[in-house]
Amino acid sequence: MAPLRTNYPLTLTIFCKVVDNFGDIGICWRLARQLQHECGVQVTLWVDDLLSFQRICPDVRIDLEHQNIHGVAIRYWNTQEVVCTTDDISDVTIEFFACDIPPSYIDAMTQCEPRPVWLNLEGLTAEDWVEGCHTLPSPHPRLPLTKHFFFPGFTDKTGGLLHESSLVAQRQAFQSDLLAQQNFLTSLSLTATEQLALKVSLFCYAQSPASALFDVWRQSDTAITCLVPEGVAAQAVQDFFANGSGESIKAGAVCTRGALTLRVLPFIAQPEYDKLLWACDLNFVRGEDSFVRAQWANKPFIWHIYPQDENLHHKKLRAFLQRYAQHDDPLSRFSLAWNDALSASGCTEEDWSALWMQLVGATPEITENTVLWQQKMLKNGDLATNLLRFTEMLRLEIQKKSV
Ligand code: TRH
Repeated sequence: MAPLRTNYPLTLTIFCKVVDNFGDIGICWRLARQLQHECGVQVTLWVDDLLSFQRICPDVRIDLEHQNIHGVAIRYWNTQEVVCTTDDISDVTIEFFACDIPPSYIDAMTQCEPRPVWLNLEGLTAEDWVEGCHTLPSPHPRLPLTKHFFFPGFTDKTGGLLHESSLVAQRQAFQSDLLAQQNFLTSLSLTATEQLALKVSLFCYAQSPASALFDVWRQSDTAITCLVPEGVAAQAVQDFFANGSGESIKAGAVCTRGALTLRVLPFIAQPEYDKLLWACDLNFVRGEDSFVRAQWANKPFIWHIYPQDENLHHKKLRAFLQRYAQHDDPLSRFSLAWNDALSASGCTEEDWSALWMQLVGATPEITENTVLWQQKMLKNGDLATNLLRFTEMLRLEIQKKSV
């Protein structure tokens, strides 16, 4: 898909508050880069947590208030009291996940003519209601400004998913180049034997039933290499290593028990994480961004959804599975069990063994489905392009009103 390019230097600002973990900055940084590189937009990204940013983008300096990375202007958003003037206001402002943008920035927006476009980029969910809320206006209660909601999603009545125009080609090139894959895995210190095994990447939240799965994998007929980023599933990893010292298991640590080799990886830069998803046979992903990247990887994946109060996330998980999988198929059952949503009493060791065997048995169909799913998702267009198109429409409306 050819990227949409603006024929004038559109300026755009993204505000990102890191609520927790890496998804907030992961999504904002991916969007910022794509808008800058593919669409020719001048992007400024305000972020309140440079340390988390640095984990996914090692070029980030945590001691700088202003920096430029890969063409994107980065500003450290360390206080709400920051003084902004009309010079700071871009043609388009995006607040991610309804974060509270600085009052002085909002005041300065009201002084701009024509008024800038203001969007609230929301979180991803497969629930039906999203279609009714996507692009809805929300007039400011006091000021002459209107914010619009923009929802990512899985249908053509939503903003679609983040997807760079060269992603398919890059993935295909990597997956058809065995040497590139071998070099990549070797760079992560995997031995030849580990590379030949069934490779599973594991990125999940602390409450995942990883220990139960490790037990099943130990007894597997085929060798399994599980690659887990440092600090992820920490208790299950400690238990597997039988590490009684209480000290956390560091990147580079490796332990084999039965058929399972568990290797702890360092946190790697975002583009490298994509390669990891492309190189593994099965990916466990979580949150929003890794979940979307797994959908572009052409490999089976299991999603650990971000937990919410009153098990709201189970509803969201089911909504996704309804679109993505067949009712009660091995993928759905495994995914529900992984998120503690399969049965009220949880799963026994035998259950996990059966769930795993069924999942493995269904791998050919699941893999086939990943391809069909991608084709379907690509038809919705990508989030950055859809967002720019919507922005252009709003700008035209604003211009018409101001003449
Ligand atoms: O880290 P996450 O759990 O993030 C989020 C946040 O918790 C957020 O508040 C919540 O709203 C959202 O989930 C649903 O999971 P996610 O979204 O997958 O983000 C992880 C990012 O980290 C993603 O951009 C990929 C990146 N990453 C790397 O760059 N290197 C790595 O080694 C790994 C494991 C991930």
